[in-house]
Amino acid sequence: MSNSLKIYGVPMSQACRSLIWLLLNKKIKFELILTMPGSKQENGTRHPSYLEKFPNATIPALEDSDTGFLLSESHAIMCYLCNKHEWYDFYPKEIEARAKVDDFLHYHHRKVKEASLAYFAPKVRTDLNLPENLIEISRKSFNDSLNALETNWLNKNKFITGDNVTLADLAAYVEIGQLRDCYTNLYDFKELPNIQRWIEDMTNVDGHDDAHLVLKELGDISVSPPAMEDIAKANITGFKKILELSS
Ligand SMILES: N[C@@H](CCC(=O)N[C@@H](CS)C(=O)NCC(=O)O)C(=O)O
Repeated sequence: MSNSLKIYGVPMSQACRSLIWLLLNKKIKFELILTMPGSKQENGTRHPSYLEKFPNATIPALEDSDTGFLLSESHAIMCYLCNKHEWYDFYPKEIEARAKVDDFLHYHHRKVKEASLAYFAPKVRTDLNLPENLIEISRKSFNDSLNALETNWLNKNKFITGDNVTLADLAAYVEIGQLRDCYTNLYDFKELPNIQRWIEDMTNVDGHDDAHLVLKELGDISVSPPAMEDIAKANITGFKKILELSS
């Protein structure tokens, strides 16, 4: 049976993982439609039929097949779903608390998100041929954000904006957590005790293990980039688990 909530993406994508984690946490039914970033094939983000719906050409994207509503950008999608379903634990109703979550979500894009360009993509998206100077700039931005988290946000609070997990934590964790030694092993967090504590706390947030199965399957890629078939295999394993839980 098909669900009216369709999510386009792959489990390997950071932005997809945060959204999938939210949906698994809330135990909501959805249909994950495997969509390959950068591909012009029929199941790709550059195929004309995808671009017609989602001109940004990115995953994740949402389609509500009952209403025809279309939306891209992981943060916009997560905020929309929280508003729609009144998930005020992840996206507080109180306007100042909500504004703090928004603050971090906007900050995220050129900072924490750079973890992917700095560390993950050079190993997993070799098709992008990222120039070395771009990787260096991304590393600096990401390290600045870790410093802000360590000395401020997570020094003052248990989670990023307060005592409870919010969308800010999901968005940040999918970037930071992917680098852990139990996954890709691409970053050493030993000098960052607040971030380490937060990583442990985030591991206990319901849905974490299932949303991250793809990375467990991929394993340590610190020594050499994974083969395309290993990336595909990990995505399929993660996808099957999500399918089982979401249908
Ligand atoms: N700001 C976007 C970023 C999403 C993003 O970067 N998605 C990547 C995959 S992880 C993508 O779709 N890339 C398209 C491409 O490589 O052409 C969001 O949060 O949704």
